[in-house]
Amino acid sequence: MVKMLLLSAAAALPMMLAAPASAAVHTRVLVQPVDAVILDGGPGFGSIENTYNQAGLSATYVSGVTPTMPYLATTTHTQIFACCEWFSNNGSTTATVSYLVPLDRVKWIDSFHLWNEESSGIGKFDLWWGTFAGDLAHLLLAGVSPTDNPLGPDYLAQSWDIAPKPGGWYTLIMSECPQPNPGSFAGCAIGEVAFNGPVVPEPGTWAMMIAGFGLVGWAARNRRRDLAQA
Ligand SMILES: [Ca+2]
Ligand SMILES: [Ca+2]
Repeated sequence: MVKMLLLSAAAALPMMLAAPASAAVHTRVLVQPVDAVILDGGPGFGSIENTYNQAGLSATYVSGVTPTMPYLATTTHTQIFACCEWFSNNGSTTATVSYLVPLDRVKWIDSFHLWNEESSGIGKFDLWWGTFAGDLAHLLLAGVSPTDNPLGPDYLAQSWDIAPKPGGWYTLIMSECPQPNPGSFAGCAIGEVAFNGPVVPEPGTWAMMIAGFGLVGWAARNRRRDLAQA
């Protein structure tokens, strides 16, 4: 009877523990920048805060909490400029903005999301990581041409995987602005940016995982001993 209990405990524990543990380890969540500095093409028009404070998104998220999917697949950005977007100076074909991204509750940042403003947008961009605004310490993305979103419908985000990096300053160097469709204003424009990473398990989850592994090991040892005695 004791052996049966131990065997069933050994069999059930991994399943019981796998669900919360793997969900915590693998859940990917959105991370919102907390500051931005315009290094080129500014001051421009509108507020740079409106490119990272969720202004204009059809649904809000909680930084470090809201799972990336299905949020990204369904959340659009409004085409309205006044509330929600930023344009670089009139006549500029380039612009550079650094975003301060905290690690928040994620292990690292490993993807970048852009809602590319539909009328001027960004022709091409590079993304860099560094420890201060404008620090080009590591190149993460080079020569990316985001989608030229059409006028009319609100627009969705695009995502790019990047090498995992800690919190810090992520610098977006924009060029070849505006995009051609319709390209009515000579400048670069941003609807919204966001970042993404895997969640760090909570201390309670770690404790549960460690306790779980200990119990499984204890049950396995007892199982071996029982089998040896049988
Ligand atoms: Ca926005
Ligand atoms: Ca467009």
